Amino acid sequence: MRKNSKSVGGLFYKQNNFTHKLLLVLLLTLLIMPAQAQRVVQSINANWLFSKAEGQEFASSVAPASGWEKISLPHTWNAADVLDDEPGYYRGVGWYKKTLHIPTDWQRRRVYVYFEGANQEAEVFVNGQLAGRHAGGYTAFSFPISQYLKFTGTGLAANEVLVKLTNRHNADIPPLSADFTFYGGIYRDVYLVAADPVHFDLDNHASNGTFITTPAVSNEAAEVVVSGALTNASGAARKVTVLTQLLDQNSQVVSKRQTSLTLKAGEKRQFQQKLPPVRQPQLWSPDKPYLYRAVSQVLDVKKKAPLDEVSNPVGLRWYRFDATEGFFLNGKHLKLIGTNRHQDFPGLGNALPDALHERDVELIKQLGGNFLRVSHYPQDPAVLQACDRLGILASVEIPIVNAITDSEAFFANCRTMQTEMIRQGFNHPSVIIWTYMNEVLLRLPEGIKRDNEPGRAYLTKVAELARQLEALTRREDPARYTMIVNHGDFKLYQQAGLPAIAQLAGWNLYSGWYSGDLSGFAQFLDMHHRELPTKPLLVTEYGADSDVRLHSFQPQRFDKTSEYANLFHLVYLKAILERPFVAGSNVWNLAEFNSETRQEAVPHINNKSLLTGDRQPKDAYLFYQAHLLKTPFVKIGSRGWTLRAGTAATSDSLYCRQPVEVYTNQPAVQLLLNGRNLGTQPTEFGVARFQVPFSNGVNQLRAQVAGQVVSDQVDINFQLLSSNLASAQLPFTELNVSLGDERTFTDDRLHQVWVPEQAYTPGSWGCVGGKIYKQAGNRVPYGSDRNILGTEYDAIYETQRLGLTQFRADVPDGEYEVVLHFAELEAVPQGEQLVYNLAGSGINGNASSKQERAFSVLVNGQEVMPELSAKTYLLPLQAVSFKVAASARAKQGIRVDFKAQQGEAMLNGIQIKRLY
Ligand code: GCB
Ligand code: CA
Repeated sequence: MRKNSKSVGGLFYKQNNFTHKLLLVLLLTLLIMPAQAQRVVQSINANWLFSKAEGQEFASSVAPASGWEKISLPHTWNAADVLDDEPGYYRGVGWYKKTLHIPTDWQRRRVYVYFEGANQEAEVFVNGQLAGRHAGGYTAFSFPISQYLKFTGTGLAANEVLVKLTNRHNADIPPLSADFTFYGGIYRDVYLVAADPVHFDLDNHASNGTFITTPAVSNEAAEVVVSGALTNASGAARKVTVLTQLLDQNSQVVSKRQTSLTLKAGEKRQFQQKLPPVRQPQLWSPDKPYLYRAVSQVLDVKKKAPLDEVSNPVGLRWYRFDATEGFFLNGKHLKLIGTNRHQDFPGLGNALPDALHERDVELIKQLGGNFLRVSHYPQDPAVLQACDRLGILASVEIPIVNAITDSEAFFANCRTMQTEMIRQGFNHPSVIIWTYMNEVLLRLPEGIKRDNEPGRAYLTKVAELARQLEALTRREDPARYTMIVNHGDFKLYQQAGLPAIAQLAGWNLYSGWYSGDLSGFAQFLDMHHRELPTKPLLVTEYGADSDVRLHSFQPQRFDKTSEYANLFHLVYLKAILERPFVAGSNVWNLAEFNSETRQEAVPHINNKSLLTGDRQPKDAYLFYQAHLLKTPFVKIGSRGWTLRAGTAATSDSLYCRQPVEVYTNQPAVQLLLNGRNLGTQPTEFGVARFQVPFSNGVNQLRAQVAGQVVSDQVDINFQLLSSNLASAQLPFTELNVSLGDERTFTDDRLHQVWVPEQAYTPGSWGCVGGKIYKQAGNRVPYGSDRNILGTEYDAIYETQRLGLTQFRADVPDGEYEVVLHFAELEAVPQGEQLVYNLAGSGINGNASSKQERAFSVLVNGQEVMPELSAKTYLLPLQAVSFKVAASARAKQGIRVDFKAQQGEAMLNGIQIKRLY
């Protein structure tokens, strides 16, 4: 059952938007029916007890006697352990319990407990008796519990509900592996439902028992059909009427149908109501997401009283995909553009309040997007509700990711999930596609190769599962499209026959990221169109990592800078827009999300996204706004990069030129720096580019367009370094250098900027000797991509200079503090092969154990560290830093010497700060 089915007529009680919903309830109650509550639906999120039963087996467990803590739902037990330096997170049993206070007059009602989602295997007990089991962490489930309830005395009776849950790995339940975190817990809302014995079916895969279709819609007329089942759980035959009224936004009834039925005692009966056509319907579209609502009631014929009621949103639209021309909505061409979305949020894991789910859909709307791939699993009902309201078209999928298990149990769980997803999401007009596999051939099981016998058998099995799910989906919902989403191995998916099975082909393409170069993207699209000319195509994923702290003026593949990601999106969006046969595309991903097994610049986080974890825009978000928004738009890029540093152009100049991009849908942009006109630049594909001469301190940038319809302003704090460190015009204050690095790193929290290394030149600073470290066999252009332990500044420690003999800074005489940063990157244990390694080799691996090193460090000739080695402080992948005092005397500046005793010396970062 979806929340929107409960807000009319029934009593709706949910803490966060209580008054809003209540007003709606009251209003509608007055308008359409006598004031009488039939179905009661109330959330029961507060006052639960939780106990983690570490070490307990799911099969043989008994509820823990102790260790209960007070929590409220939504809840996950993995909010913290997915971020720490310990590999892995708790995947085992957890228990929840709560006392329910049940009104004694519910004795006459049919009571259900309803879970929007709990990851991933659940057993629910009521007063010690098993009420039901559910497998799968992303779909809703509900169980009848009347027969287990105790009704003692009058008023409220205490009853206990106990839930045993596990998020252990289970080879029979998808997902088996994936690039996201499988948080355990009851992480969505839980409800109690109490209905009259005569009610719309409550035993149909947690759907609301009614299904809306719109078999014929045009500008002139629309047909609406309501199908479903009615249950008579009472002991006597009942004569009832089903009345469905279609209401417009002014609550005017625009169509209605009444059906009379006689139900035997205990009978469940199907019904179907074809409503008289709606003339001149208001159509639903991204620009105008007009929603009608269909309110269906069961009325007792004798008493004329309503017994049960459900309400469903109705959007009147028609659509089609075409392999040559793309997508059409209501007869008009519409390029589908949007993002994917995961359901987590920093600090909360997957246990989000509805408002945060809704906010993400709003952020897609504000992007100018019209399309959401709800990946890789069905999400909170709030997501599709928001899509309906905001006019975002959606594809929803079950989490068959990377691989399948060849077992009947796995196949059955897939079928059940697909059925649950479809029946629970059926009445959302925003949904246009049901999807059921994501990159299912990414991880061929052990010993299986595409061209050996077991490999061929495995591909046959995968295709068999796809055919089962395809048939099921077409039977369940013939009006919507089906899709399988593949990774870029065209031949392999063709070999398995997958593109022929579903109606649409989704491709996740990362050319220029995991492998190949940026031009490979357009080549792939054209190849699909040539080889599969009748198969409509969507680019279901594309994106590049970007850590907003990292910037580069020479962006390179895999450097994780914003600038490389910007380039990536520019090339991809252009290719998408230029090709009418590309029906739609989804950026990977709307926001940064947790993937516990990931390492890289921000361990545990996948940051291929348009927004940061806390939903601040990256440049790429502004870039899409410039292309998609229809109202005048201008925004200065790098707006999160408001703390910059750089070296003055010459030893006597007082500025440093750096590029700034402005994103706009206007033809040209004028940029002003502290009120001074820097000129006007034409816009090329959404971007106007400037070279800005930044001076030390605050630089106010203002972008404006002709006619001043829009403008934008950003203050950038610039730390200008002189190339002559003894310069009186620019007195030296501090220097932070990331060795072995070509990027700058801005740390907003500490208000520090780290600049890339450079070679020493007299009067200035830099290193002497050595070379940039690059992890062997890895695609990173320099440095390592391993998780560095004991720091949040992984990017600084992941890069280093090897074999250097000296670092010098010709600072003026005075008292200084020097901090030296090290991490052993070479003599380290081999990293795991991670599942998202799309190129199939090298990531995090191959760091063979190198010969051990030992070296000493001297500052201004004084030995400060006699031996840095694995025996002292250099533990594998462990961040370690030393702060030492240093005086600069007799114009000698600061000299740090490295003396190798064994192997090569190295340095990852250095900070020099003038005290006085
Ligand atoms: C993919 C997967 C997605 C990953 C993404 C990535 O192709 O479908 O789950 O997160 O690539 O970032 O590697
Ligand atoms: Ca470094």
